Amino acid sequence: MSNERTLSIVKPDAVAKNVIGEIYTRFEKAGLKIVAAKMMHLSQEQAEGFYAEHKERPFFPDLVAFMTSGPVVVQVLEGEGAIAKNRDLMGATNPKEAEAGTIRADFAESIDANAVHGSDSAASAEREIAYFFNDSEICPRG
Ligand code: IDP
Repeated sequence: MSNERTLSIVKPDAVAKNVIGEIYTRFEKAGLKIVAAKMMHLSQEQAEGFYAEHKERPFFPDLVAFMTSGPVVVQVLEGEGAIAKNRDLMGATNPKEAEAGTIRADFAESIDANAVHGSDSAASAEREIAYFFNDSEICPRG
């Protein structure tokens, strides 16, 4: 497995629950390094652009409304196999189906309010990291 970067978002429900630190701890305990991070309140345009691949899906308006409902924390995670590792830590999209001990099983309420986002492929990771960060905002940690 190679050293990878992936884009992660702590979604508005998890920020509101005050579990940013608990989620960051899971990343760090799994050996992922946070190499960029920012808190932001997404605009409608930013949320629509980020989730553009879902724009024809029936849940798209609800997804955009949720993602703009409060602040999020966006980070770049780096490590061996970071993309799959982060997806494993997150658990299934629907928290009711997420394996015990995953972030979504422990902190998420519903398929809409499911605590975290994580890139699902190398191509998505590249696009999503560039969507939120320019090169000078990413700090390689060796
Ligand atoms: P992922 O976040 O696990 O990668 P995706 O299929 O990429 O899941 O969907 C993006 C987000 O859209 C999900 O995290 C979830 O918040 C929302 N979503 C996906 N499917 C549904 C659905 O059937 N109803 C409501 N929201 C959904």
